[in-house]
Amino acid sequence: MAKGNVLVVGNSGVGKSTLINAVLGEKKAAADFGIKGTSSEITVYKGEEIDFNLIDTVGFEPQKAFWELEPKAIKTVREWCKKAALDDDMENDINIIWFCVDGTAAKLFTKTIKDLLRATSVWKEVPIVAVITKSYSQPDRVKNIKMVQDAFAAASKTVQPRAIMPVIAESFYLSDSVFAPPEGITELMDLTNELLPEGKRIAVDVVAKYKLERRRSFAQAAVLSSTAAAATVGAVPIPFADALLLQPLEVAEINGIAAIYGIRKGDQAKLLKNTIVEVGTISTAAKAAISALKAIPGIGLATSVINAVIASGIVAALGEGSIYVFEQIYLGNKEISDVDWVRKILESQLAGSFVEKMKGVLESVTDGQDMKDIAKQIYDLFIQSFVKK
Ligand SMILES: Nc1nc2c(ncn2[C@@H]2O[C@H](COP(=O)(O)OP(=O)(O)OP(=O)(O)O)[C@@H](O)[C@H]2O)c(=O)[nH]1
Ligand SMILES: [Mg+2]
Repeated sequence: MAKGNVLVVGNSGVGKSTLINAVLGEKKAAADFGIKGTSSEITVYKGEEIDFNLIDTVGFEPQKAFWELEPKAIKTVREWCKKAALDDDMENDINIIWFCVDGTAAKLFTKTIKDLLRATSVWKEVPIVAVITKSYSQPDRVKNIKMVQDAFAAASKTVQPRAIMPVIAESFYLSDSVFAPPEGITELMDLTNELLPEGKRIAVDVVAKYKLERRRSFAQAAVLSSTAAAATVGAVPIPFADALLLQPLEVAEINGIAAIYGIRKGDQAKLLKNTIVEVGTISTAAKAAISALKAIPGIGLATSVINAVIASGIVAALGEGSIYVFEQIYLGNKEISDVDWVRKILESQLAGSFVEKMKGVLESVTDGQDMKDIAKQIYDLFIQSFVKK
């Protein structure tokens, strides 16, 4: 069966390769900061979980010199498109164009849209989805959408985007505990699948499985960074008596995971999230776990290291438990109002094998070891046990 092909275009650095990695779930396409474009050729990436191809292109860069009639990248994309269109093989037909616009930029020039339309002019009939990348700021979203609409309206009388989708492909961190989690990726996939010609569309159950997989992997990435951040917060020389120190971190972690599973607003969601933070900070379960770990005899580590390990462990365990909880709600197996169930799950998380697992970590780490490594070790311990469930 022929696969759907999505051509991903846009200025250099808008985040095309990062978006492709987020959609395919692997670090396939190189993405980086820099003073020149990262992707220097056109590459077709095949989806493994979902049967379709994403075509990463060379980012458009400004003309290098006035005698260049057309920037090299635009020419490269245009020529590749022409060749693909002439190919008899249906496999090379482009079905959808994702036109990426940087959501952190306050200007979108008409010329940028004209360049895009010129580069892809052989695919006139192909639906365009304008993807606003790095769309970290909720308040700017409305402005960005209008900016894209206006730019298209000014650039062309005939070709307009079918949809404008704001996305965050990778968590964006303002600080250890303030971050915008990935967003809009699975929605972009849903829309893309709808726009594919019937014969190339991916089956509903495959898409559902894919979406769950993606959400879980985004949530796990959030748990890993929160676990690492907890090591820093926890590494205080004074004995840390309770887990209150971790509260801002846990709030950020839980809000992030909830958002990834599309559970965001409303009083019920708030109550649920508060319950989780409560279990992780002031609950008897958390306090008992901390005292048990501190009382383990024969651990010759510095207090700051012990504290860091315990802090990471609590944040990892809570993260693991939260992924399970939010996933059950996302799948419709549990109600968002079922706070008692959530409390029980998380308390047993901290009461059960938690102390045993953490004892193992405390026995294996050394004082000089890199905190990031320790956090990764702890994260693996918890996340892997979750995946096996
Ligand atoms: N945190 C975060 N960073 C992003 C996101 N999207 C892009 N970036 C960053 O922006 C930079 C450029 O991203 P790339 O994916 O390389 O951009 P590109 O459009 O492929 O660039 P060229 O290959 O030069 O055309 C990288 O440092 C990315 O990590 C995002 O959603 N979140
Ligand atoms: Mg790139």
